[in-house]
Amino acid sequence: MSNPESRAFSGIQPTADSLHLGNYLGALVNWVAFQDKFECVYCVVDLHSLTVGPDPAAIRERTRRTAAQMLAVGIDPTRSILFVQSHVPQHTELTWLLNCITGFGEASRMTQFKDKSSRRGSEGTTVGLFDYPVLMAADILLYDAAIVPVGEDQRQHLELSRDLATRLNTRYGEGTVIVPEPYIVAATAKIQDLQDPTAKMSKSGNPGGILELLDSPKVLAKRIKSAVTDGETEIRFDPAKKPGISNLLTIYSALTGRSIDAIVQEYQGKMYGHLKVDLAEIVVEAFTPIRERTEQYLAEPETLDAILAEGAERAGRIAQQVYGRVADRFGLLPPRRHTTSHASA
Ligand code: AQP
Repeated sequence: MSNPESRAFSGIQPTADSLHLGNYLGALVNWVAFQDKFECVYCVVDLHSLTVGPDPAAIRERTRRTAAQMLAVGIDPTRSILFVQSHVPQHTELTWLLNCITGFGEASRMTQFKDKSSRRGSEGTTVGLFDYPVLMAADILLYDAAIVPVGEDQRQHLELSRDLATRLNTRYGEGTVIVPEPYIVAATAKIQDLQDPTAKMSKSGNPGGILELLDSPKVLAKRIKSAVTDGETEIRFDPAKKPGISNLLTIYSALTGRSIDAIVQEYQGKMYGHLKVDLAEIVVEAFTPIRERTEQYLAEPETLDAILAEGAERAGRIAQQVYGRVADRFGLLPPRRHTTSHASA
């Protein structure tokens, strides 16, 4: 970790047994490619997932499953740092410092909080859920990350991270932290739910609308076959008028690397069913090796835990240094080792 100017950071929540196609195309594919260009730090953000109160046994299991899927898609722990957020305590320590410079009003404007809290009601909404974007800012700033590959849904949170970074540098001097840039690939920034193509595909969404990396080929084919389309028959890319078909074309294009125009040309005069059958084959071909590699990692929990332990050690070295720098600028007295004995005085 020698060059923070080229460091990338991103994280994913262990909120389900399997990651989905939106996580894959919106985030993971870029994370793998980034390894050729940047020093990458990738994290299973288990503390974030606590904001929605999961069952303790589920979170333990899902933390390992999420890490296994990250390795299975191609995150290489010899090149990148892969670790679990709660294993590096500076994430929560920096969050507190950032809480103290975040306006209540600016945190209240986060649309993801508004959406999730309106669904959960005030009794089911925690302070943790409100503070989620500040913890996310701490995750990023703690590694001096210059670039953050995420899906479109995280754009507003990234904006808050940038605002907080700029504020730190203004109040406490340039170089307190690095102001991060988002990296969002427009074409795959938002994969939509198959049953409600006006909503994003989400782990907490309708199970029938999600394509999970660990689904069997049969389930994947069934979900694509029953994807909601429209009353027309023409295969055309028009996200406003034909969100269902447009979402399927986006997925087809992203997984094959072919342009949407070329795909539309190929399917001229064909039925929606043809597109769905072919897309199911493409998805199964992409997901099967990922599922098989994930199963291999899960069959060896000790190897998996050793990878995560080494990742936490490497992450911790950077986090300690950056947190120390920020805490010092806030005026916190650095802890000193106790060396002299009071008893002899
Ligand atoms: N539908 C999506 N299209 C494109 N990118 C997506 N991402 C998530 N859904 C889509 C990106 O995946 C990364 C990890 O997301 P996360 O699990 O940390 O949080 P999330 O965005 O809240 O994902 P979910 O699936 O919607 O989880 P729940 O239901 O638990 O809230 C991020 O980079 C995200 O942009």
